[in-house]
Amino acid sequence: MWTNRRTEHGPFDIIGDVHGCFDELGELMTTLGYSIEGNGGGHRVVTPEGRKAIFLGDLVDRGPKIPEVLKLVMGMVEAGTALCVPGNHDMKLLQKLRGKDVKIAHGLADSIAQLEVEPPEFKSKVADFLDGLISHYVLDEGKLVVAHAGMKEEMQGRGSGAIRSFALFGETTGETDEFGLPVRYNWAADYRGKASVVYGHTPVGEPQWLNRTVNIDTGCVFGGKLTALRYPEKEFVSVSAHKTYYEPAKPLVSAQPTTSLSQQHEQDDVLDIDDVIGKRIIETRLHGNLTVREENAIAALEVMSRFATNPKWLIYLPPTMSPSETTKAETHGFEGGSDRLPRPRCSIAAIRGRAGRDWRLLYEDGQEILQRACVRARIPRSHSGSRNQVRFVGRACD
Ligand SMILES: [Mn+2]
Repeated sequence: MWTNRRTEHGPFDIIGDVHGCFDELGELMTTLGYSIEGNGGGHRVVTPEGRKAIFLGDLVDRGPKIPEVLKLVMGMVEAGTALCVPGNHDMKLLQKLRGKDVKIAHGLADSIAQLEVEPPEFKSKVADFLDGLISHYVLDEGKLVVAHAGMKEEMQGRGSGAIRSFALFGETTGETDEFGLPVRYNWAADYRGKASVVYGHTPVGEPQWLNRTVNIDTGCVFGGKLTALRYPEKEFVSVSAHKTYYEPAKPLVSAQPTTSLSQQHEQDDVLDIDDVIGKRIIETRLHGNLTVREENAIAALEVMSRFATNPKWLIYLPPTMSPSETTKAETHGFEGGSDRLPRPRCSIAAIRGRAGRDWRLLYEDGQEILQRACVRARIPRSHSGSRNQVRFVGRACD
């Protein structure tokens, strides 16, 4: 398959939607250690030792220096120092360059106007370049996937019209939001794949990992930032936009109430039933694959839902530990109806130890009780000043 670049291990500098922001791109690449010489006719880019750039598409439209960006990226791809996947804007421009009748909207007019003054040979070179772009790449032994709008696990490394369409546009739910924009299906929330998927397409205020996926389009052309992800370092490097080149249809940072929790933490607070029911095969480091039969999973879930934390955070449950008796209380909330909950209630206090993974269960009066389970937990940033005091009040003991 054309998408297969498993033998390329990087290191990579993966760059989000550029949209003609050449000056910011130059700045970002300089920060990343690239040096760019010359302009106009061509750029000579010297890459830092062994590294390779990956462009996530949407090089064109809306921004001020679209031909410059194309020249730089095309030159690097030709020289073998960069890979590039196509974005929906690039494909729309390609259709236009091929003489198709396309609607001139969403900044395409900027690309047309700026390419107008370029020689015809350049325009046909651009068209050939865009035509040759592969929907997505699977890199580093399958550990890294890059695509403009993302890539579901079952589509990775394969090719079809549907896969190409997902790579360019993602999926929409068929609804539109209050800004008249299509509501996008949040594939990343359902992603359970092993490969890290790095993508762009929908501008976000800050890049955030969610289930091994990350959107690094931080809306430079809309006055945000141009962001790169260094891989395998998984380090974000951004430069601010010099100005707002194009007014966004909706504000960059969503108007939803902001919490101190990361996207991942927020999602992890809710258990997805599909992750725990049915026959499960769990890969373990020490015991190979373990199969959990469906009936056992149901029984375990029943117990866990009453007495434990999200199973996702349980890394070890001692086999001799029997669950405490089921409460007769009709309400299962922590507070309401608590008279009939098993007592005394306790909290789990975090004791920092080996790799932060030592946990002990403490009664609220501080008395230590049997260690019942090891849990792995993320400490919310807001608590970082008092890590040892973070407590998860539960009713796991009696
Ligand atoms: Mn896009």
